Amino acid sequence: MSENKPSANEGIKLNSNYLRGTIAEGLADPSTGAMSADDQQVLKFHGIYQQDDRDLRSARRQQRLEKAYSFMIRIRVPGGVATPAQWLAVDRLATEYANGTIKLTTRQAFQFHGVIKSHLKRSIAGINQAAMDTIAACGDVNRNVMCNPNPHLSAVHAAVLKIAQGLSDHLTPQTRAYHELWLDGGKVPVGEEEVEPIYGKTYLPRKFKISIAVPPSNDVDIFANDLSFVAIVEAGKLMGFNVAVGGGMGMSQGLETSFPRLAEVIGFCTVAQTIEVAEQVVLVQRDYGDRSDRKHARLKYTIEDRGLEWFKAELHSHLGYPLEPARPYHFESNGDRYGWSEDERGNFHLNLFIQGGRVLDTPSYPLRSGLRAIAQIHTGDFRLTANQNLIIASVTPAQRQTIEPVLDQYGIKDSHFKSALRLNSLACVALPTCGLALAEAERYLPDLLTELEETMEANGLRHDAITIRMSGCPNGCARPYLAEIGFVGRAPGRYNVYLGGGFAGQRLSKLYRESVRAEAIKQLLEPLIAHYARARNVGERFGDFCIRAGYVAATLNGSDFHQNLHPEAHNAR
Ligand code: SRM
Ligand code: SF4
Repeated sequence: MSENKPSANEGIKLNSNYLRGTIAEGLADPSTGAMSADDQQVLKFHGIYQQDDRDLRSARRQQRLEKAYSFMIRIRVPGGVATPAQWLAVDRLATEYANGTIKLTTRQAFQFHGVIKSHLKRSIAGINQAAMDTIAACGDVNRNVMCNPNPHLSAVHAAVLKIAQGLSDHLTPQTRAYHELWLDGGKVPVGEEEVEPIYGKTYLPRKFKISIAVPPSNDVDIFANDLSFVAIVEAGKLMGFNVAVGGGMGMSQGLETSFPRLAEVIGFCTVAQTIEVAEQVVLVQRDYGDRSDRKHARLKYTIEDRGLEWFKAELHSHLGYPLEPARPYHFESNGDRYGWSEDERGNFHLNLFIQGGRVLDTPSYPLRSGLRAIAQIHTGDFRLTANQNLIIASVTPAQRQTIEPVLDQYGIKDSHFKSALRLNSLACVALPTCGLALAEAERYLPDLLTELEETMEANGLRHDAITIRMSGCPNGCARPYLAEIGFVGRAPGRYNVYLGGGFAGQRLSKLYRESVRAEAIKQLLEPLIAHYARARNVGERFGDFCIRAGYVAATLNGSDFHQNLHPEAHNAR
């Protein structure tokens, strides 16, 4: 652990009595819609963020009113699988307590926005009644465990999903605070000491993220996670996993010591070793992660500072055995495969594009009502993808006959979104709820895509998939540094433009132009897209082309991300 003074959050965790803080008192205080600053930090461990409607800030300031406080609630969905009953419960709670929308996140979770303080307890109780929870959806602990939702490789997928759920259970905090605060569970008897066997009283230095991929799909973006497992399947059998560590996207504006970093593969473990490996990786980070500087506290910095070889040696000594050498694997893409498909058992799965992951009704697209109608008759399950999309999964041939007319009735089809560019897009929430947003993302990307679709169409690229992602600030919640085209909010209406990410999420992008005005983006990208249409090699991806044509240099990893534009970038065009 660092010798420096621990950050304020360390004290808050230590003094929170295993994540209770003064939340109960804060909830009972009717004089404000907010919670105390310390409790806001503790609430995160319960999956709850205090926010305010930023669209209303200045009007309320003028009227001398308190900010329009409300809360975001994140529901954990390990592996992204929810039953129709759970979908219906989430849908109902969105109307009763939230802003009438359901957000599907980039980590296969549900989010509610706009829940006021007096509705928090009832919301969490409703979530609990649907056999879901929000504990550890946020906070300095292991977050929602992601897992490739592909239902086609049924046996392997079922096994991998079970492991994802097992990892999630194993790494869930043990404190009884959650039950006590939200579900009226009994208090810990006086004199009985609670224990957090894995985390201890101060939990982890920072958030921790795990994903599992089943190649050739890298839809969970393993390289953006602290710890990932890559399924190694031989002759249809799950042999075990390659283990990758040290990925992350977040960085801070202007702080060159912060950067996105790709996870690196360090070896192979058997299925039976998976949970032990995960726990020991968590323990190394718990004990060596930086607890003084939260901008430098993720596992990626522990590894960057001490070296990958040090990390491997430490992990092997914790485990008492070395990981086996990594096995070959290959990723083809990090996107979703849309439309109906059939699996080896003759069941059908429909992967739907959900723009910005936002499930809501508009006059021209009553998506939320349509999905509710489907959930009422569906007997399979729903799978949330890490690309903010939804799979209506395990539909029997007979059921397909009843579901298809419902889809038609509500106009739910991917051709509603006309281009491959849009189908490969991601935008984080940003304004108006995210307190950290510097620019729009979810509300703006659809319009920018409409402009860029004209350029794609004019160059005959309508059906060409290019990954394009927008985040409202450098934290990178839409994983923009792994996209072929990435936009990162700098200020209202201004974006840094990144190019050259790998189509399978295997390579970081590089800064191409800084602080570009939103209105100038189309003009900036037009010549590159035209050049790509004219000069690409057969099968060459846009991100690869941007590097070959000299628009940007390839980023190696980590701190190299901030190195300047390729010296020849200007001559190349
Ligand atoms: Fe994120 C903070 C939304 C996935 C990196 N993220 C936030 C907060 C909670 C803002 C805050 O701290 O006040 C955002 C809430 C906005 C809102 O109004 O809902 C927020 N993050 C999201 C979601 C909802 C984006 C989306 O549109 O889908 C995603 C929820 C995932 C989930 O279900 O758990 C989301 N966030 C990510 C990802 C992608 C991933 O995990 O694959 C990343 C990049 C990967 C990584 O962690 O490095 C990400 N979020 C961050 C960071 C930067 C962390 C860092 O290491 O520097 C922050 C800021 C922080 O933690 O201080 C952040
Ligand atoms: Fe908010 Fe920034 Fe994350 Fe977007 S990238 S949701 S603006 S923290």
